[in-house]
Amino acid sequence: MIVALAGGVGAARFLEGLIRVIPQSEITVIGNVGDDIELHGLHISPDLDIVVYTLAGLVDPVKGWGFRGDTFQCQDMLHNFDHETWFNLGDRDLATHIYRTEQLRVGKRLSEVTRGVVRHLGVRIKLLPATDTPLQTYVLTTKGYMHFEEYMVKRQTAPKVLGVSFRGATSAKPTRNVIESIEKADGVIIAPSNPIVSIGAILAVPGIRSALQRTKARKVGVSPIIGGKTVKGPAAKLMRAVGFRATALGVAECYRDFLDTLIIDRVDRKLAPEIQDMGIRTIVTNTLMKRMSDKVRLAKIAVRETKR
Ligand code: FO1
Repeated sequence: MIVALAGGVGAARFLEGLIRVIPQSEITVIGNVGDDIELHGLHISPDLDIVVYTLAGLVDPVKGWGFRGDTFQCQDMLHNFDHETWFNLGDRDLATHIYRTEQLRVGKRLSEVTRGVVRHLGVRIKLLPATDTPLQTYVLTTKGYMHFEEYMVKRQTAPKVLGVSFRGATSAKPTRNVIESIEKADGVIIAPSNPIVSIGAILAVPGIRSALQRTKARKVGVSPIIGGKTVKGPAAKLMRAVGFRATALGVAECYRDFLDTLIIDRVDRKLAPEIQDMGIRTIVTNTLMKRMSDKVRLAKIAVRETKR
């Protein structure tokens, strides 16, 4: 079994490659729930949905989230009712959130509901939310604390960031099977996701980081930072804000207590010796995932590294 820790769009694109390298039944994904947010009375799990929609072949390929070809008529009506509509929820996407919210309301755990979403959309990987207990990522800015999605989508990452915190983390419990799957994994892959808010929110769940340190599986990361920038999202900005270098070196620093191999981009090859000095084997290759062949090639390298 390969276990992958995953955030949103970058991770989902990598996983599209991974399912073409190993069977879906041999993949367990531990997903980020720190971006979960309640809007219009509905429980939205953006990162879990991005992974499922992408692997189902249904995601909007340009945005990387939501359904391809979705319409926004409900959103337009909500706007008429003076509802806040800064988070764009498509009509078909809303069906997922209605299903999830209803199931949670009758007492099901998020992991059970997620299993339903995965199955109904024809995906066969195991997707485990890092925790079933509430955990939300908040960003401390010069304008005060705000939910990560408010910082990213509503405010377009404009406010200056002073720190990041994970509300609910100290009392959060890892979802059943999360620790066991890491302990028994044949390999663990840290997908190219934001190390501070996406992977950071997974690692903030008590027990997950120590399971990664303890497991005999080889742990392979893919740097989401290429040439000091992220392909998508505010990872570089947030890394700097919390005191890391916004480079592949900074990514290595985030994971140095458990990582065996870090895959970095060719443009960052000069950083390889310093990462190796941290005791992390470094693979230099093209990490930009434009075509399916790029995703498959990157996934093959990551899987090969877990078997070393
Ligand atoms: N990202 C945006 O930039 N704008 C949006 O309006 C937006 C809506 C949205 C709805 C459902 C969903 O599953 C994801 C959505 N995202 C949107 C993506 C999301 O904000 C982030 O990319 C992730 O949370 C970070 O991984």
